[in-house]
Amino acid sequence: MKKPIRVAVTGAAGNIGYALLFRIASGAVFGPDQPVALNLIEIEPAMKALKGVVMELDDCAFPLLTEVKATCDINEGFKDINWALLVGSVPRKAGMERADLLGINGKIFVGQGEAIARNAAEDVRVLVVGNPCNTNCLIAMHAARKIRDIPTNRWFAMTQLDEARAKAQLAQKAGTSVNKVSNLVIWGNHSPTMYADFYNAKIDGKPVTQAISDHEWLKKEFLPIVGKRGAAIIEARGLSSAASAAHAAIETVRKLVTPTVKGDWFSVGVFSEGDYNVEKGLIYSMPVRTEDGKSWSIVQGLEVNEFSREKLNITQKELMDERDLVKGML
Ligand code: NAX
Repeated sequence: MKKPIRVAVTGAAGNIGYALLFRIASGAVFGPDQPVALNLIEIEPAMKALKGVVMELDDCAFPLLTEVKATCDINEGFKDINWALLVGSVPRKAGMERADLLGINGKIFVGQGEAIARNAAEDVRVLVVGNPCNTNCLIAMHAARKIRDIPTNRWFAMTQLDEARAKAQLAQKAGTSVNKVSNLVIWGNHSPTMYADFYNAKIDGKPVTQAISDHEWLKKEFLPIVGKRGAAIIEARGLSSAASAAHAAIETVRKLVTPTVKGDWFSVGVFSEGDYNVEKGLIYSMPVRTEDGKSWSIVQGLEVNEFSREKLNITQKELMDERDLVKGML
């Protein structure tokens, strides 16, 4: 039997956690012959609910699930883990400014970054889902670095949900199925400023701008629909996206550990080294590929026209502003 991959999930008793854990345990991320162990992390008040989740995991009798730990001690929670999925964070409440939210969550991600550095396995990789996920990831990465050198290429922020939302909208507009849509990059921040790059995307191997002749729709309607999709779901469901967000987290990790289809790429927030003239040192969503499911690289040479450049700059500016707001924590 293979050695289990140990995965920590924070916010494990929350909405996304509930939609996520069962699928990790069933093999949806690491494959049908890879055992997994789960370290579930919550805050004290949610431990009772987490106990219920653990009971349900037991009751699934997943053959691949070798162990479940539930804890509110982050050092114990991040012990020996190979993957950390940082989902838990404090939601924005009425009257709360962006700076307040960054301040509250920033402190959580400092503590978690440090605890990961102290306790995680040598090969640990971290995906931040909790918002604002790009900047939370930056904070955790910096905090960890003060303790141990976990390379910058092991830190990720989730923009797979934006990618999936964009692909679904393009497929619907073109009257085709979503599996025909490829090469979609989400650039920048996971926020309404993200840029779903329809110029480089393809439908059935053809540029989207050929497959969809209504360019005004692409420029003026498609982008806001994708950018505000989270709010539209809250409006319709009365709750924020959970199943689709959990699926996006699964897809992000799966895509990082599985060789990417030839000619395609996927989007994930990564540490910017200056590719595509993006400010160095931000966690910025880029087009990424992996050949072996271990190391990854940024896809080079995509055309960034004037329209796209303006969009890349807008989302970059927002990330630079967020970084300024938390500079005391970096
Ligand atoms: P919930 O409020 O349902 O669950 C969050 C859970 O986190 C709660 O159980 C809470 O007790 C726990 N928590 C809070 N602070 C914690 C800490 N310090 N350590 C461990 N656990 C802690 O939210 P949910 O709907 O599950 O969303 C979780 C996060 O995902 C939110 O920040 C949300 O904004 C973010 N999202 C990110 C998305 C993305 O694409 N990157 C999309 C979906 C989602 O909006």
